[in-house]
Amino acid sequence: MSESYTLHEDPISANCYKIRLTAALVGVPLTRIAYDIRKGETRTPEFLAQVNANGRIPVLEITGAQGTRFLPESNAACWYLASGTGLIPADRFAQADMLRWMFFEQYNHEPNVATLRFWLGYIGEANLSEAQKGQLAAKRAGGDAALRLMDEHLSTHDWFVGGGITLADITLYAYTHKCEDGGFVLADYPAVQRWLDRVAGVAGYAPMD
Ligand SMILES: N[C@@H](CCC(=O)N[C@@H](CS)C(=O)NCC(=O)O)C(=O)O
Repeated sequence: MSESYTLHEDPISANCYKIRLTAALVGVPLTRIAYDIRKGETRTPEFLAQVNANGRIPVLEITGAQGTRFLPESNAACWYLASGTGLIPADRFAQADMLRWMFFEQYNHEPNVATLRFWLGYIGEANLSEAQKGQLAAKRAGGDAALRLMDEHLSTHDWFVGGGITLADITLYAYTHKCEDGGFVLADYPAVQRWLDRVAGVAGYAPMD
């Protein structure tokens, strides 16, 4: 039995876009169910009980021979969809190196670059709590450090791992290509800019809506 996939998402979230881009590149159709995170729609008792006890999107719902299962965490969902395709290198070291960049994305990049985008681009600085305002400088420094590290790597490599696009590129692309929404300046990172164009030029690329 073949599988079908439903993405529980908020269209403004680039964590959700990572999964849509992966699905587009591997040619898998996705049904989409939208939630508004700004209205707390992922925190309802129903969502917590049925979709993700962690109260967050994205969640990939997979229906197949094993019944219906829910897979939270964007990078896990990308891995699931890309399993067995060229988006995951076969070589053991390259595969682990790809995971290295995906963990970097979740620990060093997303908590700074994505959070500033959400706070400044969607909530608005004037509406932030005092605790959030107190974190702005550290998040700016952390995001710039992550972008600088990427820029250094990409100044001598076309892709994060090996000779073509992998999940490392897709997962890092998602929030990087929207980083100016959070006040980061892409012109400061010329190798990153060239890589963004490279990703957008891959066959099957789907833009974020
Ligand atoms: N590590 C998770 C992060 C998920 C996450 O932070 N989701 C945000 C939107 S990007 C969310 O659902 N926020 C709503 C909330 O926390 O209530 C992933 O990569 O999927």
